[in-house]
Amino acid sequence: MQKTQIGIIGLAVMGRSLALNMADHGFKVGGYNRSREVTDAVVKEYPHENFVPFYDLEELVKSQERPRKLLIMVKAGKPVDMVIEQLIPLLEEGDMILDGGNSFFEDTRRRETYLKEKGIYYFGTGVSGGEKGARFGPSIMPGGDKEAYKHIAPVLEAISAKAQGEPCCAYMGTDGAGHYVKMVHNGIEYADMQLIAEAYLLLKYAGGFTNKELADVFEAWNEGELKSYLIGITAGILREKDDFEAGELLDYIVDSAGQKGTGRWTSLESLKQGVNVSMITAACNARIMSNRVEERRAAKELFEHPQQKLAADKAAFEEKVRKGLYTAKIAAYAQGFDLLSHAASEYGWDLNYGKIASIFRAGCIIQAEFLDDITKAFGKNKALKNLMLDSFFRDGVNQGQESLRCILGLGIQNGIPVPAMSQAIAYIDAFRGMPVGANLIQAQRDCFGAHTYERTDREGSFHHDWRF
Ligand code: NBP
Repeated sequence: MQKTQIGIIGLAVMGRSLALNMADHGFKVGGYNRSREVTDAVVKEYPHENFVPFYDLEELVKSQERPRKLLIMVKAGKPVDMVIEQLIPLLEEGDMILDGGNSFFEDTRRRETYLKEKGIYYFGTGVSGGEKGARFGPSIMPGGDKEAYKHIAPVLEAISAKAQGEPCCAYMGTDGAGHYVKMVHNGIEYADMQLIAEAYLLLKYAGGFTNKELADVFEAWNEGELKSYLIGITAGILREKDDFEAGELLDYIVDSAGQKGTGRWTSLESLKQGVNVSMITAACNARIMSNRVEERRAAKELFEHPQQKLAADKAAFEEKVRKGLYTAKIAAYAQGFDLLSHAASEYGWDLNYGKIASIFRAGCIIQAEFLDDITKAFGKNKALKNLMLDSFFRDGVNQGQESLRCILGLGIQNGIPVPAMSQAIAYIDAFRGMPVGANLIQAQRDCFGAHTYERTDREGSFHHDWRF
């Protein structure tokens, strides 16, 4: 039998889709799943000449050409460690294990070190784009040994999405770099989605737009600087009719959204790194608040609600929301890339930010025109400290901040929760050098704890004998 070129362990939605994608691209793929009925279902429902089913892990490993390449696509966490332990006695020096799930980057760092001692290469590989992406072209973020990457690059680059003909897959860095970039990608996705949800609320409740009008607005926005996958699907969602009742499906969906944890990881990690990703945190908190369905329902009866105050000019308001959304989006990406740059120093990764933005251009949820501008910004200045300092994005903020302030004002007067947009303007204001009140904080700390303070007019640390 012809040797298999890659083995996939775990044939649920993602593993199966990646296996078929690889098979389509001419790679001989061996597939194994812990429960054999899952493997049987793949063979029955998606027969493919390049896909070979295995019901025994050892047989799959034996079928592989050297160096062996085994892609783990099982539930993140303990199952990954369990599969690794099963593989170790079957592998030889120079073989490779890839983890394509949403593993926490610290787990990836630990596993990489552990397997390196055994002569096995380990690649934490971020895969974005869900089932459809995995099947027809995801964005792929591999991290691991740079030299060994050449063995897996042909497969990963072949199956990845293509943006302007270029593969949306690139080597990210050593050990956990790939999974870290994937984590921050997901964090940015949280912020992006929350900002769009807030634009929807503002247009609906402060602009008086109907679903049909909203769909037209998002469709028009998708022709300009906001052009992106998420804006495009939002237009479609707003038009979608309900199967059971009159009107649009969106109006029958419960106002409560779940989360799997990658946004929360990004937020927790940012606190560890001392980086402000307030918009990602706001997006996580918005989902947490949305889950308090019963409490919110009960509280609705207990509090007074502001009188609705509609925007005077609908068309002008729509343009302000568009500009405000774009400005807030710049701030969200500035925060995400700032976290990446701090992580690069902390973990010793040589991250290529322009390349990272370029591999997000297709295959993944945050794909957008805007990413080309991020690539250009880092192309002009590899050491750019904050995206908002690039002249293109600085102009964007300057041109849009007034609109953002205006829509936030009306939103807050109407009692519309706009946490991510509020964090965007707070971030922009603090970033552009406005006083943030830290002089008073220093004074308070020195007053109650003799923590000392620094002065504007002379060097050194001072303690004041507070006289009251
Ligand atoms: P799931 O995350 O739902 O995991 C199911 C797979 O894990 C099945 O193949 C299952 O085998 C296997 N598994 C488990 Br659970 N415990 C195992 C163990 N101890 N040993 C061996 N296999 C075990 O699958 P998925 O939705 O395809 O996602 C796979 C990975 O990709 C996850 O890390 C996920 O977070 C990530 N991801 C998912 C998406 C998405 O859109 N779904 C997108 C991007 C990334 P069984 O059949 O025997 O139970």
